[in-house]
Amino acid sequence: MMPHIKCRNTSYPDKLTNVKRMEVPEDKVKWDVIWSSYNPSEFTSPFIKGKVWADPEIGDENFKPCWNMMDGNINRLSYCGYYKIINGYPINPIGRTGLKGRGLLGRWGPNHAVDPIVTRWKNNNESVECNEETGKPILQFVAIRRRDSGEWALPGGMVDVGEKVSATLKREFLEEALNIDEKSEDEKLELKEKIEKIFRNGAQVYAGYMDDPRNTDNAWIETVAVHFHDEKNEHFGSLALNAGDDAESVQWMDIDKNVNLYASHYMLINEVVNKLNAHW
Ligand code: RP5
Ligand code: MG
Ligand code: MG
Repeated sequence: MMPHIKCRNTSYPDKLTNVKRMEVPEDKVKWDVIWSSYNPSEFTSPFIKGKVWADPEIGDENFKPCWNMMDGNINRLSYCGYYKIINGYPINPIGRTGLKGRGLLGRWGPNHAVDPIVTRWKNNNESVECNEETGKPILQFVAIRRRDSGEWALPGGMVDVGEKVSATLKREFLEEALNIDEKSEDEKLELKEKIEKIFRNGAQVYAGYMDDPRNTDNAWIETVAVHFHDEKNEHFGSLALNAGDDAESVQWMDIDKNVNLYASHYMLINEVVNKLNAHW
């Protein structure tokens, strides 16, 4: 079960405003717990208004969203199942967040993202390094440092309208971990070919709600996390990591249970650790 912690009892992560969430205690998260004085403030960032990737306001006469289904090319389905619509507003399926509106998120309801989890074994003089205490091999993953919060994270991003999840995984990795936008045309082709090969055999490890600090009562992130593992470091060794787009740095990060990551990326990393029986 995905936690619901980082989108609760915090200031809203918007640099330009000082939006506070109403405090929501653990026992009042669920909507079916009656809380008649629940009256959070409403915030939709002016930054997203009018953006091509963002919805118009609820009530706008040109906005006729089809909730809980594919709305043309826009995916308004939730991995959590059917979500409620109250007074025209979609309701966060996990519970209260202490803030109405859609904050920094473009879509009302689910905002679909992907997270590529790219891993290899930590290598020390040609052999895999094991942790002294657990005796288990140490796994590394490609981590980026987010420009918005400064936290380390998976190099994930939003699925564009009409885009396939498999394409978003490659595009976000190319943008954030390999800085493809700043490369020459020849380099772009070469990088795309390499990623095409590496990302051929992925294993989905999660599809569902993401405990993102930007979530609100009416808008939230859902992600599909796909694992790409290079057992013998045959492919990734030749990839020069280079941060780009919304990443300010990138690195192969050693994994253990103390990894401190954005949103609930910790849980996604834990999934692949269990799968490969790696050190934690
Ligand atoms: C997280 O935000 C997702 O898991 C994904 O990593 C990311 C998508 O948002 P942007 O990186 O595009 O801001 O919730
Ligand atoms: Mg991105
Ligand atoms: Mg991103």
